[in-house]
Amino acid sequence: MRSPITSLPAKNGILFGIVLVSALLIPATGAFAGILAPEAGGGTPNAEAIRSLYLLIFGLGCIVFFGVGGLMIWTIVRYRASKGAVAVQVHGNNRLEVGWTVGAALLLVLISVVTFIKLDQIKNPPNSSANGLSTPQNASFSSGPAKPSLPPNGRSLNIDVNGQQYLWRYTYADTDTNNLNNVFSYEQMVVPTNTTVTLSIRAQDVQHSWWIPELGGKFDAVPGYTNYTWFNITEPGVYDGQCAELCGRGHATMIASVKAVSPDEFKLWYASQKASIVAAEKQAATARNALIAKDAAALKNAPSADAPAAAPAPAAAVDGKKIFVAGVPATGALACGSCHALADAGTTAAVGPNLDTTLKGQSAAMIKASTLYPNKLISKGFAANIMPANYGSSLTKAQLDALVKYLNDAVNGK
Ligand code: HEC
Ligand SMILES: [Cu+2]
Repeated sequence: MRSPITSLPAKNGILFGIVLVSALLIPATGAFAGILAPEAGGGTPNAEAIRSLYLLIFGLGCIVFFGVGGLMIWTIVRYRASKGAVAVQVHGNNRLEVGWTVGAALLLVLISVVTFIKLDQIKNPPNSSANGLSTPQNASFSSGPAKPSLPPNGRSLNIDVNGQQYLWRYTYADTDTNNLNNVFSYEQMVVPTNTTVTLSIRAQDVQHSWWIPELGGKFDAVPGYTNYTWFNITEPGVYDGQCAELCGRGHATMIASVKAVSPDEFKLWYASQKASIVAAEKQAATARNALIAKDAAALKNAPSADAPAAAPAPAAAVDGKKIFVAGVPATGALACGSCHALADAGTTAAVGPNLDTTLKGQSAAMIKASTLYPNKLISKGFAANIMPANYGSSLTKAQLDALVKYLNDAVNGK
């Protein structure tokens, strides 16, 4: 006899279980939308084909299950015998055995044929309708060996779907090859109806999975690899989905949705999206320039002690004209221009000869010799020992060469 003490908690346990399961199921009805068959919506043919193929196989499975199970139960009941009865020994029935072998084979043939027919609708996108939109396929939205399936006429609206912890970014292909100026959006993808939209699915960081149940199956988003899928929605509406690959702490919040609007509405959305991106970029550029200017000003005004040690100035090319006009005070090389007139340097002094006239036709070697040894050859009308004879030591070789080259160029042309 069962004691009331043990039977009571057992009954309560069953009751508790029923209440718990129902409580869990009530808020989750949405999550069970696809529990019997895959969802399909918006009129996209790939999802429809997946669903109808699934239903056909499921239906055949039910017929087999209930047929075989029912026959078995009927047989058990119909031919039951009392205890101790001796069973009739039956060996083989050719008709029956051939029948169920051929029947099963025919079922499999039927399923394969229908699958291959449906596979075409699932894998290969159709052309957009007459009022649908399209952009030329932008080849830059791909990586890895897989190739996208394109509509027969090759034209579709291509969108790059990029999974990132924890959101989806959609970049709309356009006609130029610069991907930095493309229209993009996050979380909600807006698409035109009656248009074949091809998706290049990628991931930024870890693996994610693109899944909008009503628009077809799941597609893995893998870093460094591109997966492709497509849809062609005929009914405007919002189709919700969710990242279907556990990708980290924020996985549950990584939702996605596709909003299908008429092609004209889509064009409006696209234009306004582009305009606000351009405006935001301008604003960012202005802010960036202001920061750069502020930084530069701060650096300029910074006390030198705070400034990073100045790197040694790169050996600047020696400026012959500068030496002519200003000399090299540090080494006591007097400025040539303080005694000589030279049109190119703008000097007019007349202590020494006007170099524009006296150097005309002279070779660089002679100019150099006259500069180094002014007293060897005294110019007519001028006195010796006025021009300094120290240029051989007060100018470096490079300075002297630059100076001579400058004079030769200035007077005798380049
Ligand atoms: C303090 C004045 C003075 C300075 C500075 C001076 N010179 Fe002279 N320079 C003269 C005088 C005076 C003469 C003419 C007498 C002579 O030939 O020594 C002369 C002559 C020359 C001549 C010869 C001109 C000819 O008729 O062929 C050259 C070339 C020359 N100077 C180049 C230079 C150059 C280059 C420098 C600078 C590196 C320079 N001088 C600096 C005063 C000066
Ligand atoms: Cu994810």
